[in-house]
Amino acid sequence: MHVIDSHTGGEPTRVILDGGPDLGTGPLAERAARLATEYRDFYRSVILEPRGQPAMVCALLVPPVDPTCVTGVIYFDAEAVLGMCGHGTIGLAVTLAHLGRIGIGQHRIETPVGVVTVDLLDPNTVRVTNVESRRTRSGVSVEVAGVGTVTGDLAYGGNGFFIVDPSPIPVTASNIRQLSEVTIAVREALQAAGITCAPGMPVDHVIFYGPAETPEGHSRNFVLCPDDAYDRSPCGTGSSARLACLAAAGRLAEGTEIVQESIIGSTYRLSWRKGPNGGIIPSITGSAYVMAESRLIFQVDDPFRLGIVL
Ligand code: PYC
Repeated sequence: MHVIDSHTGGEPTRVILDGGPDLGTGPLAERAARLATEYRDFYRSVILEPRGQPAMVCALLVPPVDPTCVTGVIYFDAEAVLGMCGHGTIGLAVTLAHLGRIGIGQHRIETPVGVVTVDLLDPNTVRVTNVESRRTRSGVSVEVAGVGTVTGDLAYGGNGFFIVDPSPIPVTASNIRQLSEVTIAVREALQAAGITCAPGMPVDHVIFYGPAETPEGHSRNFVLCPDDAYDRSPCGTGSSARLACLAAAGRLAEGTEIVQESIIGSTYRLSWRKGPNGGIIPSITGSAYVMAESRLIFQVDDPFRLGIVL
C-alpha cells in the first residue's frame, strides 16, 4: 500500500494512493458506508499504532462519480468513517501538488457529503470551500457528571458538532488532558440523552472555545474527534460548523475573515458566504507539509498486523 503522510497545522493526514479495498463504483456515501461496515480491520490497521498514530486521519483515494473532480476521497480516523475532513482536504491538495497531479489554481474533490473546492494558492497553502453548513439547534444543555450543566450549539460542517463557547475549562495546551476527559464526558452525555445534530446525524465531535492567545486570533479551540484524539489543527469541518453558529447568532458578518487558533497554536483563516439552502458556505485557508512517502507492509505472521486493539 502506497501512502503519503503530511500534516496540516500539526494534524497528520495519511493519503492512501493505492492498495485499499475495492469499494465499487456507486455514490461515495454508499462506498463510505461499505468501508465503515465491511472493512473496519483494514482501516484500523492503517491508522492504529504501531503503523499509525492516534491523531492521524486517513484519506482513501477512490474514483469520483463526478468527472469534473480530480479525485474522490473517503476520510476516516481510528474509530469512524468521516463525512468530510478539512485538514485532510488541505493535506490531500498539497499531496496531489507534491505528486504533480494538480497545479496552482482551483480543483474539485468529491467526498461522501458532496463536492468541495480547493484553491491551491502556493505549494503549501490551500483554501477549501466546504459543503453548505448550518447551525441545527442553539442553547442545548446537557448534564455532565462531575462537570455540571454544559450548554452549546449543535451544528453541521460536514460532520456533526457540539460547540461550547465559552469553555467550562481554560482552553490552553496545559489543560489538554482535562479538556479531553471533559469533552469525552460531554459527548457521552449527549449520546445518553439521545441528543443528535439532526435526525440520523450523531454528534461525533465536541469543540470548546476560549480566548485567543495572539492579537490576530478570534478565539482558540479544543476539538475532540470520534476516536478520542484531539485535533492539532483548528479542524476544518469544526470551523465550518463554528462559522455557521457565528453567522446564525449575528456575531460574524458575511465575508469578514477571522483567524482561528488551534489548541497547539496553529491557525486557519475563515470566512463564510450565504448558501443556497439557508446555510452558509465556509471558506477555510491553511497550510500543509508533506513529511513521508512510504509502502505499508502487512506481514501475515505479524501479531499486530491489524494494529494494537486493546
Ligand atoms: O479538519 O475537519 C477536520 C477534521 C476532522 C477530524 C479531524 N480533522
